[in-house]
Amino acid sequence: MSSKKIEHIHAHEMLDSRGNPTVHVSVMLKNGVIGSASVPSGASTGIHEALELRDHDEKRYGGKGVLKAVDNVNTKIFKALVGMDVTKQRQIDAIMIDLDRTVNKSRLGANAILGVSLACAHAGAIASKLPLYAYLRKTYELPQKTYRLPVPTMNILNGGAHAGWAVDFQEFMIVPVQKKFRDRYRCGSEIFHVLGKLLETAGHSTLKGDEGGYAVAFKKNEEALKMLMLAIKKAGYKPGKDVFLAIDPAVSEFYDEATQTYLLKTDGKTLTREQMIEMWETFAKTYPILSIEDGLEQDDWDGWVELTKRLGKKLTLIGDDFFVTNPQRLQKGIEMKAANGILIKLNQIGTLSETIDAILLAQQNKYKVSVSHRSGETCDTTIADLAVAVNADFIKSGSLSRSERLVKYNRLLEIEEELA
Ligand code: 2PG
Ligand code: MG
Repeated sequence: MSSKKIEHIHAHEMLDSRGNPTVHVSVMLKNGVIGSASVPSGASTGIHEALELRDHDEKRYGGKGVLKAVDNVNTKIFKALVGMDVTKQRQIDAIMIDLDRTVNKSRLGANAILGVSLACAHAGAIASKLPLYAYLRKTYELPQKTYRLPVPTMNILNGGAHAGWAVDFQEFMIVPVQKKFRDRYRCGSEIFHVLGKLLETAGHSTLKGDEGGYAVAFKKNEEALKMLMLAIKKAGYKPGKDVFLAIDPAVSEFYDEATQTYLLKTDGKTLTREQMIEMWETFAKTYPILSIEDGLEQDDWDGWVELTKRLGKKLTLIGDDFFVTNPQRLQKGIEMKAANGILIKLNQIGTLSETIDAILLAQQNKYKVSVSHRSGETCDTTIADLAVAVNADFIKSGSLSRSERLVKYNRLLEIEEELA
């Protein structure tokens, strides 16, 4: 066991898929094993997320440097964890939470803490000679006995903060539901390429947004859904059978607190909560939509209860900014019957252990689980293994282009082969 002791931890600053600094951490064990991880970063971040510590030194990276977070790993966190058995993941995370002593991890930075948490898990898996998904299942004594690969929700039309506000809604996703993951992947890719040709023919731009989907300035938000339907059919698949749709409009980004309305610039409309719910009802009747994420504002608890009453039987209503992977917010949602699904983003909460707790709580209460990337990503593939470890219902890793997106889907291909 002593060979699995943490001997050294080293963090450095690297750049993410948007060219912004982020934290990379390596954990070295006494037996020579090294586990590494890097931390993603959101653009449409929820106000209740754990804090991403940035330097705010305008002379470096426009203030976005993460040298303070890096230094926290290399000094304070390293001192607190050196000599520990790396497989004691819950203990490791608890020590960092304790060292930070804030509700939102603002002292050390959630980016610092998460980098170490994930690098420890990778080192633990290698030292235990297990693939990460199997190691996570063992370490957290997860109840699942068999493995089931997640259904991908692929964001092939980007809008909102990820695409220069080409349209209001942030993500228009296709959800291929074939039996094998590799067939879902192929289906997604074929539709993505057909969509590109359709857009070109219609005279639209085929430039891409942050998550590798096309960023098209449609005249109405709904046109994006129509385009997806067309692309699915043209690629030879049946909407509502082989492939479904999912949307993440990320509405907190265009919610106006003062008037309590939603400003849909693309549609030239200002909608109340009730009108938003009606719009989702109409969409759900018209299109084969499987899930809507953040369909209402992040603190509108009563609205979410009403939305769930009206659409919860038909669709998965996923809380992203609404739950921020936080077991306490999720618990409140469960008690109020608000939403019936949760988006899981490790860096919203800041440790692997708290993330697992959020997932377990969701599963115990029959909330669907979607494990997600961030819009600013790296080539870290932890979320693929996490999704498999917990038998997540969905994984969200962007479009069918850009390596930092595909590397997660490619990892799932590899896992599927391994499990066959
Ligand atoms: C979201 C995410 C990921 P961001 O809203 O679900 O797609 O975006 O990382 O910018 O919060
Ligand atoms: Mg979201």
